[in-house]
Amino acid sequence: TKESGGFDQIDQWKSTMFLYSSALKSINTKIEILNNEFIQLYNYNPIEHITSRLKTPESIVKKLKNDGCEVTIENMVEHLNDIAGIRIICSFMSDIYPIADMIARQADITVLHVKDYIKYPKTNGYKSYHMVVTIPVYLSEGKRDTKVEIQIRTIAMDFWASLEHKIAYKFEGKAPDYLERELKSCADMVDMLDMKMFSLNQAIMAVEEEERRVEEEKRRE
Ligand code: 0O2
Repeated sequence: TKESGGFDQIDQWKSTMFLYSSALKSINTKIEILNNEFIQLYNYNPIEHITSRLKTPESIVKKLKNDGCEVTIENMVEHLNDIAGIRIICSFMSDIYPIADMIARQADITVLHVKDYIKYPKTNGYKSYHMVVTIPVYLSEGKRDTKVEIQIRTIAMDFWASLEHKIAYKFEGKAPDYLERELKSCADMVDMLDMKMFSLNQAIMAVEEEERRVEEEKRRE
């Protein structure tokens, strides 16, 4: 009957979303472990913080319709890459690629594709490194490879992206010219800030390295 068809779909929706939320848990733990290992080995914390989210049903339907797809669970699994999304925020630009490499090297993670908006920023000024990966989720009846979109960017880039997202949402993607110009100029400032913070950090690290070298020499004498 039509009703039981509806229930089947609800079950299918629930088990699909369960897979995505399990994949998020699993990738969160993985990244946390890698970050902790880094702290232990090098006394350095490459990741400032991590956030994750499941795309809302409204947003899933909107994206499918925009892409001209019929709204079905099969289409959503096949066409949407960011139902499960995780955002890794780091302090310095120099952390982005090592974090991305560290993730890509994990034996159980497969990188499906990458969009490098760090090397090739969007015309609006958006910068972020995106990877779509699959990670296995182990269920009682076997393993299910599940897609997760990972975004990696600095605190400054994230600050910019949140405001831009808010403005784009508010004006449904058609913000007045003056706001777009202002945003672009903020993106240039973000670039400059990231570069300055990076070189300041390099200077601090050089001093620390020198202190370590002197200590080591003293110990040898
Ligand atoms: P929301 O509300 O964050 O979920 P693809 O995934 O390759 O099929 P898509 O979706 O265009 O195609 O991929 P892309 O370019 O990697 O963008 C995915 C996500 O990146 C977006 O998800 C945003 O979160 C973020 N993003 C991309 N471009 C911009 C931008 O110009 N400004 C901001 N603030 N964020 C951006 P959603 O579903 O669009 O939005």
